[in-house]
Amino acid sequence: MRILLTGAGGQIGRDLINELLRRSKEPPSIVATDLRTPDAADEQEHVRWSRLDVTNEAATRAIFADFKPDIVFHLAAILSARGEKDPVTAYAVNQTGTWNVLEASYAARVKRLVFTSSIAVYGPGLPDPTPDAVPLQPATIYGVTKVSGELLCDYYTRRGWVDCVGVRFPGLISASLPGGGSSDYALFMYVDGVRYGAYEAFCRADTRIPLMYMPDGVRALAEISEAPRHKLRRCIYNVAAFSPRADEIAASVARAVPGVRITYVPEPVRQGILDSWPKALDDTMAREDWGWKARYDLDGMTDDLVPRVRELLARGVDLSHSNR
Ligand code: AKB
Repeated sequence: MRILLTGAGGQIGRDLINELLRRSKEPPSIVATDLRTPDAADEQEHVRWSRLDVTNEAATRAIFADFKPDIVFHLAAILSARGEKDPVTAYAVNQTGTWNVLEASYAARVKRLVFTSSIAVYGPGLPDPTPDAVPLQPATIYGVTKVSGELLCDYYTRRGWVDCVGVRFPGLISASLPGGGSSDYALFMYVDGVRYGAYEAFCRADTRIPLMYMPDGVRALAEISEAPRHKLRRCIYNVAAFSPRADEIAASVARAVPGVRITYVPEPVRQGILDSWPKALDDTMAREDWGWKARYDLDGMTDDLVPRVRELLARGVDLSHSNR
C-alpha cells in the first residue's frame, strides 16, 4: 500500500503516520509531504519525507505522478484564526491546494482521497447537537474553503474521477502543537497548565465546542479510509467525542495538575469564531455507516495526555506556542 500525506508536519501528521503503521499487516510505503523542509527528527522506517507546497500545481502533480499513491490523506490547511489574519494565504492553501490535490489524484489514479474537514463549515444558529445535513454558512475563510473542499470531493466522487471520503473534525487535542486554530485554548490549558501551573485562555469560561483527543481523530481518518464505498451514504461525515465548557476542561486539568490556575480573557476575533461553531456534533450517520465511535471522554483524555505532556517537557521537546 502506497500512502501520501499532505501537510504531514502539522498537528495530525505524525500521529496519523504512527496509526497507519500500527494498523497495517504489511508495512506501507509512506511519503509524508509538507511545506517545511524535513529534518533528522522526521526520519522513520517506511516513511520518506518530501517538501511540497500544495499551492504549486506542477510540484503537486509531479510528486503524485512519481509516487503513484493508492491513498492520499490531505491534511494541508491554514486553520481558522490564522486564516482570518491572512485570508489570501488561507484561500491559496485551502482552496487552490485542495483543487491541485484533487487534480493530481485524478491524474495519478489515486484509489481514495481522505479529506479533513472541520466544524468550521458550520455557522451560527444550528440545532444542538448539529447533524451532517444542514445549511452551511461558515463565518471564516477557513470554513468557506472547507465547505468548498467538501463539495469538490463530493463532485469528483459523483463524476467517478476520485473516490473521496472525509470527516468534519471537532477541535483536536494532542501532545503535538497546532498552529493558528481557535480551538487551541483547550490544548494550551494542558501544556501551560503542566509547564507553568497557569494559563490565560483567550475565550470565555462558558465557551463550549466539540473536541476530540487525537488518538480518536487519527483512528477516524484510518477507519474512513478503509470503509467500503457501498456503505457510505455521504462523502464527508461528522465525528464527535465530547463537548465540555472551557471551565469544565480546566476542572479536568486541575484533577491531574493540582493547584493549576486557569483564567479567561476573551479575545474578540477567536471568541467570535468559537461562538459561530456548533456546541456539539451529531455523528449518528458515521456510527451507522462505518461503525465510528469515539473511545476517549474528557477525563480519559486528561489521564492520558497529562503524563505525555510531562514526559515531552522533561525531554526538552519544544512545546512553546503563541497564545495570540
Ligand atoms: C481550528 O480551531 O481552526 C481547528 C478546527 C476546529 O478546525 N482546530
